[in-house]
Amino acid sequence: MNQRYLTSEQRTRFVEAVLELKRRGGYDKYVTLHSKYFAADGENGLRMAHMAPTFFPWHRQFLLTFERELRTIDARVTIPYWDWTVDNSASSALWADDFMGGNGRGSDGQVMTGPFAYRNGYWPISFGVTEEKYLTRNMGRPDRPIGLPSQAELDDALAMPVYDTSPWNSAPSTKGFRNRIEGWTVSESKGGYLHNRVHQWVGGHMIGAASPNDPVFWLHHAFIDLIWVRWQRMHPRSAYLPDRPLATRDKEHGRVVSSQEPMPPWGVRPSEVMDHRAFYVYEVS
Ligand code: CU1
Ligand code: CU1
Repeated sequence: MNQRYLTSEQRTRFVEAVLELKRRGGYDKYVTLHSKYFAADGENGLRMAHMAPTFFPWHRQFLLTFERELRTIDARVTIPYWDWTVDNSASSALWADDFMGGNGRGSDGQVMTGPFAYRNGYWPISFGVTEEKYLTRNMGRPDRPIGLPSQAELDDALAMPVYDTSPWNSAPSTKGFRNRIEGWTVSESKGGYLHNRVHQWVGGHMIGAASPNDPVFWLHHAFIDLIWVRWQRMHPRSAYLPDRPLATRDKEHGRVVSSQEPMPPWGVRPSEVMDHRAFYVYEVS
């Protein structure tokens, strides 16, 4: 459900479940798992979480696994989503002290408020790209300012009828919906497109392979998941692509998963998570 409609009790329950998972030592495996599947175009082997058609189904399964574990702690908890076209500033209630906490401070980017501020003692970073033990943010990237994506930009992307196209990666020429949402079709200096720009806008730990260190990762990706649902409703005749394994002569052979091939580490096929209604509903969508 949209985080802006959570009651204060629901906000607290979500935060408490996340903190309890961290306390039990169960949280950081999601950070390392995400890092492990962060392979990019320039590297070898399967591309799973990013720069690939599995961007949507892989993250769906990732969120589902995380949510199921949270629910073993508190069965009333689900991952809320952050509609950044509406809650698009650092003063949104999303960043309040009882929820995600605020921006990083100017000197070192350290988040100083809320449950995930290092100084409050519950949220040490144990696996990061950098050495800091504290969560960092740098909202809006003041040195080269960027804004969160607008509703119009999102609508443009949702109007694209084709799920993904060859070469199935981050090439800027692609016409597919997946790449447009993921955001490689605009240069990083501009913050990238929708999904990537949100990571860049939050800044700090949200940039890069260890981004689940910032719990707002889950709320961002829950909205990405809902965007996929909306797109499916708008284009009922468009399916996940590629729908069959790529030919051996294809340059992307062995790097991209088609709808019937298993996605590591779970072995779940994109086709099996295509319809979210098997797993959950969106209360306001
Ligand atoms: Cu990701
Ligand atoms: Cu992401």
